Amino acid sequence: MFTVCGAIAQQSTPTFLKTPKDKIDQFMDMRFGMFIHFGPVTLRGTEIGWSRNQQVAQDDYDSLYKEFNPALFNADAWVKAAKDAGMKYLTITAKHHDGFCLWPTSYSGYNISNSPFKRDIVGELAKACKKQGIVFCIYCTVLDWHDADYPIHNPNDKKFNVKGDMRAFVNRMKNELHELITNYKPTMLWFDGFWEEPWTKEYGQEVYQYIKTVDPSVVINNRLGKGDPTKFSEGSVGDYLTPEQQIGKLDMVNPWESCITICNQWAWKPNDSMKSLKECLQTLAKTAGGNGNLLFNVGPMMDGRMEARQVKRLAEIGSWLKQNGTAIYSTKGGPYKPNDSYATTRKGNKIYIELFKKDGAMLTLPAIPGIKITKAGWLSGNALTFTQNDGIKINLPDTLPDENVSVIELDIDKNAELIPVI
Ligand code: H79
Repeated sequence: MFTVCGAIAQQSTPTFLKTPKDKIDQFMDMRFGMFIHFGPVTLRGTEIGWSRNQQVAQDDYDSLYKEFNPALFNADAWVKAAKDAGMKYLTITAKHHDGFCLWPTSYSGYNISNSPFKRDIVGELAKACKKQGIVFCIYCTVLDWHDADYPIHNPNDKKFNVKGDMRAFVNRMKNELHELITNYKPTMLWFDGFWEEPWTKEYGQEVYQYIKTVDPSVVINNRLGKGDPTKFSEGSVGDYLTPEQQIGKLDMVNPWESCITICNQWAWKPNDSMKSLKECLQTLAKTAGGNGNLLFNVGPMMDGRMEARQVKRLAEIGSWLKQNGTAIYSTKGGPYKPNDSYATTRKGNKIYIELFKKDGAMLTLPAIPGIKITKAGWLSGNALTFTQNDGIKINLPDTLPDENVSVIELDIDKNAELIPVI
């Protein structure tokens, strides 16, 4: 930094490798993906992220893998469920906070090859995704309560009262990531667990740079760094923001992806309450309307199948997307901020209004300065009459064409993507 010779200065100032923008743009264009939380904890039906040492005693939890045998697991069936939902990508929890690896890693014995099931769940999913044209992605947390080198061994241990070796732990994590990237070629890596004290921004930067040397094109979420996952900040490392169990705010600058569960729990829970189709579709519309992606989570059962009612709900979402996907995929959010009545998306000279309910005979929208609507109609076909002298007023029929989310298409005389947010 303080050298006088330019050549040396260049050498000593390391360039921070970043994911190419076109890779992040391609990732954001997909808009809708499936999150899958799976592991031995399904034998107890409690949460994968925080039941070890809580609802399930540590010894019991750590022995579950010895009887983990999801004999009805069929990677093609999971990927088909995602595809039928209109999802474009899939993210599997290769390793969650409990430390169990769903792939036969050479760096820890606590992995699927030592369970009665033996088969490589991550590998089979990667292959099925490739076959069915779904983009494959991997979740991997930066904390591991099971690893002796990680200084914390349960979610309530804030005292660092167990010896650990973070250098050894981070080196092993890098080896595991090398295995995951080279064997399974994930398009995106979804990190988690950044909030625990042993993890630092510096480790995050080191691992980010390491991944870029293995495969520069991998998209990386922002939970490899520290700080609020819904904002880029001083501690940030990663390509996009990750609001959890909430829809992100409209943001035309910073890419984001909301992760939200189809039921309440991330991992399978018997008789968990499931979101209605209306709630699922409005969540997707508000996410796209805010210019973000939705990573929608399903937790398969201990026998390896997804619940039939969840697969059915996913197919219902897919059938809506078959009709209305033009208004979601590869669009930008806005120009209006999503609200309880509608969300909006845009592409080229079109604005799409995802309408949730009727608040009167007309849909009234604030004027968009400098633009003229040339045509309005349902995306499904029929024209709609409108006025645009004093704000935009679109006349609605007595009954909306879709009881959950009906889509209106507006043709305008300018590029809708250039309209500032209203
Ligand atoms: O894998 C799922 C959960 O098991 C895992 N994250 C999702 C994707 C998770 N593990 N622990 N937690 C969630 C609870 C931690 C919550 C908090 Fe936070 C961490 C509160 C504040 C920091 C998550 C990140 C919620 C807001 C920001």
